[in-house]
Amino acid sequence: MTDTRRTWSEAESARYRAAGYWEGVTFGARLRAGAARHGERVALVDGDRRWTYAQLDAEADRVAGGLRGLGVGRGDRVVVQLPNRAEFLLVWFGLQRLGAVPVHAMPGHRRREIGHLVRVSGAVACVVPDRHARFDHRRLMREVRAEQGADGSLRHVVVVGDPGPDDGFVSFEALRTAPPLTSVPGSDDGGAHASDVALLLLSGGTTGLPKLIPRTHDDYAYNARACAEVCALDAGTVYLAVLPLGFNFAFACPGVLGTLTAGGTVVVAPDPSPQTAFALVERERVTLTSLTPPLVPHWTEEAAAGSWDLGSLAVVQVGGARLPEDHARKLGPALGVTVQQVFGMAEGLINLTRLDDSEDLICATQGRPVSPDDEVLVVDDDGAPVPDGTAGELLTRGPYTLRGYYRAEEHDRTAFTPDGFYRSGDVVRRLPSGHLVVVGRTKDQINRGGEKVAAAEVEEQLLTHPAITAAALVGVPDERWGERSVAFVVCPGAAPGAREVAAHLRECGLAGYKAPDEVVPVADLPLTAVGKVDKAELARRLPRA
Ligand code: OOB
Repeated sequence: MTDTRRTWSEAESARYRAAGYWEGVTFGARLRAGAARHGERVALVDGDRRWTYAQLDAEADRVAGGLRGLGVGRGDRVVVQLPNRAEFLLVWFGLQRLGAVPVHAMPGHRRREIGHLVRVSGAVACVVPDRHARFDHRRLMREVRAEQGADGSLRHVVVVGDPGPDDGFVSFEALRTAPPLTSVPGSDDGGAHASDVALLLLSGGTTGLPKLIPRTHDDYAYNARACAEVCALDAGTVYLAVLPLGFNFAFACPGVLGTLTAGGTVVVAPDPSPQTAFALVERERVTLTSLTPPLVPHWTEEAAAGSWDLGSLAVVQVGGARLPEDHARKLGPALGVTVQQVFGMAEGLINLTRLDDSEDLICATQGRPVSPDDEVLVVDDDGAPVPDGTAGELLTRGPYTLRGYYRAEEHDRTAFTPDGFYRSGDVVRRLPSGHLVVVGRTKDQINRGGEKVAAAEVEEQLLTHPAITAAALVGVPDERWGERSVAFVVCPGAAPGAREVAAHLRECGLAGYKAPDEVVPVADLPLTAVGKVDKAELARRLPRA
């Protein structure tokens, strides 16, 4: 199928290459080079299992050999829905070795999201765990496969763990014990080019269903390297992956890829609790980790109450949603670390506070862009730039920010300005230092502690409930999540409660985190002057907790 995605112009590409941002090296080739350079250093730790760089490289060959046996090759998309286990990375690098393209799904995604990802990406395979968090992903995949039908692109389901009896699902273990991929030309990366799409990330979304974000080898490697430089990563770095590996933040900001670029060690945490994490910090001498804001109070409390040795931990990044300033101020002293705020997006632009910024900048801003060539505009409703200090929408363009979503030309027309700036939907203030303060957003999305919920996607499903005739999902301030979701529903008869609505949305195949925290029946939905649902008015009607 032809790839009509919008991308950087020849002139811009040449400029990014000349500046040294785009190095022309694929991830498959990078892994090979890493094995040559850091061979015996430990690259990856999962519980008692460890892989050196050389072993990770050899493992990628094995996984690639098995996948190739299934017919997976260069350019093929494969949906990866795996929890924080080493297998996520073994599969990811196995795919890179073939020049195939992982599609990052979240562990919480269900029939609707996974089905959508498979359809839009035209994925030939999905890789899932047998069970995770008391949920059977094989059952999910049976439903997805049935829905896609014989005409769909989906050919294989690879299961980490027990593939079950007779669904034709392939065991990951069987795959990786197939004969390894031996040296043939292009064997580092299946002959992929650094300007090819290397992976597809999910956008938080504002419209019906999430968009896919194409990231090239060149741009994504630069994303990771630019962050790694700001964070001063080196071969002594031990990164603890607490947040889902599929999340751009944990994967490349600098996260997993930044750490591996620097020759450091990645440790995966099976859950984000401070107890699990602190035990790993002690045992593996972790130096860096990243969190979303809702975790911060728990980590702060446990550090104060427990008797953990967190001496190795130097930097804790926090991002994905707004971090309350007082939480930021407490976190550093409680853990004995430097806090770094991260304001990023899967679409590209990453802002980091610098390690040597003043405490005020670290605690009260969301950082500044990592690349000197990140272009940031803060504009008013008419698209005109506003002075520093004034709030406006953030538009951005640069060496690792997308120019178009994957197969979404219609959406691209409004998501970008004519000269290629991505409209982030975030309302920010820029300080003279270049630091940004996130003050709100224009996009119809709820940010529940870092998990993004597109209001339109949930509203559409709410309307499929027989009792509901109109619905609006609104984000309201929340102590714990930063924001929680409230569904205002119009019901001629008896209104369903939050539990019933959650069960209904689960029936619809929607991920659990998208269920509204509250359901509020209303007589009608107020409209704005232009006839849109007035969500600000709805939020005002809510009694303050
Ligand atoms: C990260 O990526 P996404 O794609 O899940 O979400 C991006 C959106 C931003 O446009 C903004 O609305 C919000 O999440 N956001 C923040 C924030 N960081 C992200 N809002 C306020 N303060 C922050 N620090 O969330 C993401 C990607 C890479 C690194 C970090 C976060």
